Amino acid sequence: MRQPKSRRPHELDVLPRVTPLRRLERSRRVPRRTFVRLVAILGTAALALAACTGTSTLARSQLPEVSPSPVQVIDVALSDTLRIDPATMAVKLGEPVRFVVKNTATVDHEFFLGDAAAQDQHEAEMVSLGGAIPEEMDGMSVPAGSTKTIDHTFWSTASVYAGCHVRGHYQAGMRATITVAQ
Ligand SMILES: [Cu+2]
Repeated sequence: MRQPKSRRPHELDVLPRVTPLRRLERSRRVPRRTFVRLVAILGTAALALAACTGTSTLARSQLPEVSPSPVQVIDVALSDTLRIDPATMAVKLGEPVRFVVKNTATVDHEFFLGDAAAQDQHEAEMVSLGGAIPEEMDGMSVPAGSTKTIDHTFWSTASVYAGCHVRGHYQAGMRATITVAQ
């Protein structure tokens, strides 16, 4: 029974400066630093994520929580002659509009709302990538012979267009102008 004796405190004092225990602490130090660094990195990432979420929440908070019932209903026809009828539509700022879009044609069409830049971007991407839709656009595809409805509220008085980006249709003039009045 001599083993317990060697564990007495006064005997620990005469051990070399770097005891096995201290060595253990040192070896632990590196991973701990790495861990702290990881936490810092993750923390930064979380902050960045929170910032992103915050931005989108801010943007969303400007829109109504629930889609309100439309104040105005506009009947739209998409034709075989690659036209959106009516070619001009007038809406009011901040008032929900319901577009009832009927595709009277024998080919599929689209009904996409967005400013000129968004229309151009969607047109380019429809051609090159096959269908990416800019975030600021709202719209839908309308298969031949079908009628689809979309509710939209315009929050800017800037010029907006409705466009169809089935290959060649927009260039052929398949667009309508929407004026937003206050
Ligand atoms: Cu079309």
